[in-house]
Amino acid sequence: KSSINAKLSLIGVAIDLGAGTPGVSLGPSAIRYAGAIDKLTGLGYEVKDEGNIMANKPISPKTDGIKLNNLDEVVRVNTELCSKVAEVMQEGRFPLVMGGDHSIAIGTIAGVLQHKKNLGVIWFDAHGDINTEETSPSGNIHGMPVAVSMGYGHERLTGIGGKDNKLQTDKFVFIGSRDLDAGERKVLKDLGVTVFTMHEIDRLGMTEVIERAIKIAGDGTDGIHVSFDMDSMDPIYAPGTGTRVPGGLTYRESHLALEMIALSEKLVSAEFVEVNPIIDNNNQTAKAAVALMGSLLGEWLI
Ligand code: Z70
Ligand code: MN
Ligand code: MN
Ligand code: MN
Repeated sequence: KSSINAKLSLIGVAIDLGAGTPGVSLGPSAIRYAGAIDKLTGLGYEVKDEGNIMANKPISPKTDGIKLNNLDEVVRVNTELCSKVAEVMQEGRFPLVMGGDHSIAIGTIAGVLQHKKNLGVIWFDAHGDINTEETSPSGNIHGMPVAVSMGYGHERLTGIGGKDNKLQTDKFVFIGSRDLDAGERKVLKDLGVTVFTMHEIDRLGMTEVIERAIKIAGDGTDGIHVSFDMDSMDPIYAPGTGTRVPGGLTYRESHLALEMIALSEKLVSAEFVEVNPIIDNNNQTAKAAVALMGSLLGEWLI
């Protein structure tokens, strides 16, 4: 717990322009209604709600000759988010970002990298999110933030936060993967990124997987960023998300993982993304996100 500053800033990013399905722009509101501030305040944090960074829907999603959907607005929002995250950390506060689609990891990570040059990342997701314009089947930027944060992709995206300020591929770990595109499998292999798919989780158990993940992302780094896509969980527990993929993390596996990251005392920043209240069941997915925030920030630990 001691790696986490007692002062915490909650930053909403109301954007769905990086996703194929609309609705995750309402995620920050859903997470607030699910009791995020009470939860965090109850854990003893001094919480500042920084409000939402808002995306504006463009008249046309396409920029001339570019396959990336809504590029201009995704760049604008992530540039603003990068500045906000860096500013919050400059003030000595812990940035907790709520999405929004997963394209916002571009801005969050770029902001954290301003303060933590050698950052480890644990990325919970059913997907790889490591496409580029060349490999993407959809053109949706929420399928690309990992590539961008490692320095691959359109220069307007990789330029956010500085093009030399990027993640090291050997300090990055995926957990929960089960829907990787063919192009992504090749890139992951070529870059040598560690991927704990559902297969490894079933074989080794979450305790072993998360211990290995914390070693990779935490040893010899300036700290660990957690990027949690709600679709990493099984749709039974998180139905309110754009791309439901069966066979995901159980409620208990996901909490166990985040509790063990809390115990590692290496956490420096976090984000919870892809909460879509439009297709949810009584705000269940936002409630799950709030419960997970509790585990990541020290609830249940004595
Ligand atoms: C696919 C793509 C995706 C959700 C990321 C899917 C991307 N790999 N979907 N997160 N929910 O279009 O790149
Ligand atoms: Mn994702
Ligand atoms: Mn996903
Ligand atoms: Mn897919």
